[in-house]
Amino acid sequence: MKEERKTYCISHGKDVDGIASASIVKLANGGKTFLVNYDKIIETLEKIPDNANVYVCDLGMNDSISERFIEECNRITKKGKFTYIDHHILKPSTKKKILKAKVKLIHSRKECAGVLTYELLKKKVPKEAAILACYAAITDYMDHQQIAKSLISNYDRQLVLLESTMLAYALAYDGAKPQFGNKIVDAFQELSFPHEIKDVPELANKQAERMKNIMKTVNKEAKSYKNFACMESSNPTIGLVANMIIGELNVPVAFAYRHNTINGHYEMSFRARYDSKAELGKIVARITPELGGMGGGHNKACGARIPDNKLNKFIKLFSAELNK
Ligand SMILES: [Mn+2]
Repeated sequence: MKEERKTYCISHGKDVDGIASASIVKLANGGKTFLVNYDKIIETLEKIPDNANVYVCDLGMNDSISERFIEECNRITKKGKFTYIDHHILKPSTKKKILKAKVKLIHSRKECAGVLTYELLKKKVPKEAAILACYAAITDYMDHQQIAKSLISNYDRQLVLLESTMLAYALAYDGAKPQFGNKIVDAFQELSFPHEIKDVPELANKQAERMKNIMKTVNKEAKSYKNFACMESSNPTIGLVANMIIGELNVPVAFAYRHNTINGHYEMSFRARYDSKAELGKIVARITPELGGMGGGHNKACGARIPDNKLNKFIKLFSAELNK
């Protein structure tokens, strides 16, 4: 039976996982794609008509938006359909409310959003679309998970590593602008590989060059503390800077922060080495609210935002929590 409702997909626009999820939804249902960051979820949902087939992918829920998100779920499920696909931490109380709002919830911490989306929609997409889920898993560090591993094993491993990294680097170079992300989603409708998409190889190359330069500055500028190191960076992808601090300074945990002069905040990105036991998402979620900021995420990768006059206080609290 033909789907009568128009599909609207709101997905995370900052990374390959969100873009791959959106591409799979569009391959299955057509419709309109919105690539957003966390701050635009609600205003984008509000623009969607009642009688719509809505997908929200790779956008974790937090307390600052969950109530309004659930309101939108309730509005849309009265006449339309709402599918929420995610792999970030979901509070049991929020989960209950989402299910009560008649949302089709596909939530697992075990696989990335791209893999979850592919699993849900694989009967409706060409089998070549599985490679999009592989790109998502690799760039989200979820490629050792059960389904992801099996999907990746159907391809030449080096090809999927090359293509996914090229795409992640190209996105990283210009800070993942929605326009560029939409171009990728369109190219994936034709089942293009990242190396065939206009500007992708060139931007990836520039990012590689930038990474080489960051490695040099990290050694000079990062400050070491007990079991972690950190530094300020003007790079748009501070997550990659954090990764490099870990490697270059041989520390289990690192973070990088970028000054946002418009709102007077530091945007922060945290990473832990694969063998670290640190629960970064929990630590950051615990200490940022008392500094007038916010943050959270996964154990080994998370983000935060704090007022710029609270940096020293943050470092003190972070060190205390990490070394508890
Ligand atoms: Mn993800």
